[in-house]
Amino acid sequence: MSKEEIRVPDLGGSDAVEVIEISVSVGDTVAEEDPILVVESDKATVELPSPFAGTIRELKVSVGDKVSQGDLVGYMDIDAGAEAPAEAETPSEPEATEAEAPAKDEGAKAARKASAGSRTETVKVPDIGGSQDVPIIEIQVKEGDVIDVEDPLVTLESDKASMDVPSPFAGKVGKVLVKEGDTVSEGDDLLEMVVTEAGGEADEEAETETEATEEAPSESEAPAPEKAPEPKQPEPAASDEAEPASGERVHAGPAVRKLARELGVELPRVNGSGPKARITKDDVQHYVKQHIKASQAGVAAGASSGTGLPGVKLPDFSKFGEIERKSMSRLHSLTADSMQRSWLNVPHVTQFEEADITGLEEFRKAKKAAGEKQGVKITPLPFMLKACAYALKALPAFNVALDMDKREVVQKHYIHIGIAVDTPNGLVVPVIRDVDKKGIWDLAREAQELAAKARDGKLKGSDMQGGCFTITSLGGIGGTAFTPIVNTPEVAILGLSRASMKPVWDGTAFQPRLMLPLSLSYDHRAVNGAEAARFTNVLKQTLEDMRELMM
Ligand code: CAO
Repeated sequence: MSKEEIRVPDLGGSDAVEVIEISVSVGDTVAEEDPILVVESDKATVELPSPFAGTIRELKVSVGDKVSQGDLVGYMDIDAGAEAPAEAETPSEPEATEAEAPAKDEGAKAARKASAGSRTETVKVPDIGGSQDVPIIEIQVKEGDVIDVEDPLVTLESDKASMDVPSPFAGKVGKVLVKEGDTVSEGDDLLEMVVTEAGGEADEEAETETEATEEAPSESEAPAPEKAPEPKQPEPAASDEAEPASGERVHAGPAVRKLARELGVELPRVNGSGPKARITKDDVQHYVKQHIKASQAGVAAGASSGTGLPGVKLPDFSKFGEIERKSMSRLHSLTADSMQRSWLNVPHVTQFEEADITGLEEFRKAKKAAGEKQGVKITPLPFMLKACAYALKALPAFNVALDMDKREVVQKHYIHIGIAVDTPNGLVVPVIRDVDKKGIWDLAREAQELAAKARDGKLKGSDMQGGCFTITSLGGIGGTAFTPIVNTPEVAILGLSRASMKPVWDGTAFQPRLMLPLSLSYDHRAVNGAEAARFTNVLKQTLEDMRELMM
């Protein structure tokens, strides 16, 4: 094991480059070429790779420090046998020269085409440290843009560096000869520019869009700029909608940019947590996590654009007493999501009614023994199914789904009714098909079979699909009324509470009658209150006199 210095490699002549990210911590094991630091100059963001494999022992730089070639970055422990290079390697990509390239290359390599007050120059890729086939990740100008010297034209990005190619001229952008995704090397054509010869320092002349004036300088003049431009932060393309509204440049290292591109993240949308709002990998990952969470919550809530609802913060319950945590079953979790989806999406109203089922109960009880003989337990439920099918036929507005995206109402011409079944694992809703076409015995048998299958966990997915309407019966348990949640995309659900004997005024005296509480919740987008009252009226009449069904 030996202790080796890590020093800043050749930065292509750039001095005092700012450390914008430290990619390692003390104790980290790194491989040769793993990024140690990210530095950023005016025009380039560069990763400095580890000169050898080993463990970071000490770091001597902090984010925000300015470093130059040869500065001590820190120390590494390297295994005996692992060879330290004779000197810190120059990053293999164009970073070595990119920061200075435009300043030192004769006007960023331009080819002149014309004169007459203005001339057309072809801007070429400057010296990029010998790198070949570097991808263009962003084109920051478009034809017609009037730009200044040093304004960024395109952004190139390799594995280890990203750099802006600044304009060598002030003038108007002509034809852009490349597109994003193209790969370029030094000397390749980037774009044409109409450069206005202003004579001297009158730079604003470049903004005049005159393309031919009498006072054009001779062709033999060197292209602008005559003096090295002051380094400045490149501005984003003004019209680029993806840029942040503030117009600020996005600060991010190449690895972060690469990660963002791979994940489809637009960096201007990410809040940078580093100095000068620098975006780190953590920021990108955090952004993605937040989006996934939000979209899952949105899906769970059925809201296409997310609900934006604040979550419910839980206290530390163990402060108040003993607690135990258990994972939700899959069914519980799905039911919770679907309840929330419906509750958030559907404007619910519940219509209450009572039906006198004294006669129906007498009839049902009279049939009980016959049912037992054929192994069928006859409860009020099959009668409810039949009455609901009748009401759905009479009032088809309840047998619809709403397609809000297309602003269409889907009218169903079949009557399949779901029954909510309470099982040890949670609530499930198997569906009985064509209820209108089936008799009471068949409905009783089928409800019984489906409820048994549900409790045994043997329902298939198809058993629970295709419902038009749902009945949820708490009659066997108790209660006087409740407000069921519509089982979307259905538009109504009938809740049954426990029937009880009540004194009912018959015009001359109170009579003891068995009254069944009905709670009809409906989607007020699909049906209005008057229709709901008609629906419960139809149910009431049918349940009070089943001869209605024959009409
Ligand atoms: N009023 C009075 N008695 C009723 C009644 C009512 N509305 N509905 C049922 N009963 C009686 C039945 O007649 C039966 O009595 P007998 O044994 O004396 O005949 C008893 O209550 C039990 O009935 P049941 O519950 O076994 O049968 P069912 O056909 O009424 O219901 C089913 C079947 C599957 C709907 C029911 O078992 C069930 O799971 N209900 C819960 C549904 C639920 O949880 N809904 C809430 C959803 S929202 O959270």
